[in-house]
Amino acid sequence: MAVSCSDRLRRKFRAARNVVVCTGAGMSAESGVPTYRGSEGIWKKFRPEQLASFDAFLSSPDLVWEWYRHRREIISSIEPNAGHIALAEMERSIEHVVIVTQNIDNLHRRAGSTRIHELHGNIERNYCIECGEFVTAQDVASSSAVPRCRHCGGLIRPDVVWFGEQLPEAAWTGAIEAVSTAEILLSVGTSGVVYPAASIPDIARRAGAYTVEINIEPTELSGSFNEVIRGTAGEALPMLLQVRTHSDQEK
Ligand code: BV8
Ligand code: ZN
Repeated sequence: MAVSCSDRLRRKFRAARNVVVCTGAGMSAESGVPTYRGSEGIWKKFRPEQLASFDAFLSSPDLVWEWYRHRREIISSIEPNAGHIALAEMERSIEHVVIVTQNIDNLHRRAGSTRIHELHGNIERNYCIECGEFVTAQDVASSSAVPRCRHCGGLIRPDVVWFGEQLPEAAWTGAIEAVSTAEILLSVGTSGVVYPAASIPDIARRAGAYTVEINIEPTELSGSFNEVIRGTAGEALPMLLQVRTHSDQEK
């Protein structure tokens, strides 16, 4: 069944100048990246605190490194999907499209989006926990055991935000600034369980944005959105792009 939206959203989306799109793991599911909590979710094999925390990294660096190396391998073999591409396309016809993503897979950038706030970091970047020296994914791709810094011998970690760690200041303030002027907020493919990222749609609604959840199933936050579109990112976002570009042709 083709995915659709309300006439109200159609009208709003045609006229909007500031749109913020919050994305979670469901955004990349159609590219082949396993989500965290789906049936095949990576967390299924491990509990989050077992792997995505600094303590876990210090106590079992090779296990945590191997998990990220495995995920980097998956990500390097896949492409952005129709949803990522539609979001990048939207930048051509909507003045201000800002992506606020919890994803660490770099797919929005690869699809061509230019205004992206990565709340939880990026798996392509790594740094030494002692001296902070950054190394690229290529520099460390081969090592299956946790790599050591060539300057000081410290452990190299992925530049992602682990549980109990603060979000990058610039990404968080950038996201909050973007939602303060957003006319529409789309929340795409997130279960809304991880904070403070999950608080963004509510902040946007209180600032006056029309908020829309795009998801294949209900979430803990569904009741707090102005509208829910039941469908995949790869179907709903091209549909919304069509609503926008179709109207531009009518002008
Ligand atoms: C923080 C990077 C301040 C790493 C991630 C106790 C102590 C300390 C903190 C806490 C605590 N209790 C609670 C907290 C806060 C904690 C938190 O929220 N915990 C949760 C579990 C309750 N948050 C933090 O720790 C954050 N930092 O609070 O700092 C602080 C500091 C010290 C002390 C106190 C506070 C940092 C959180 C960041 C964690 N890092 N990722 C890595 O990826 O390896 S989290 C990771 O999981 C993701 O980044 C993302 O955020 C989250 C996954 O969620 P989703 O993206 O939503 O994915 P999920 O699989 O859950 O859902 C997919 C959805 O898509 C589903 O709804 C599905 O239906 C849908 N879907 C599937 N296919 C499709 C689809 N939708 C559309 N189309 C499809 N095709
Ligand atoms: Zn170092």
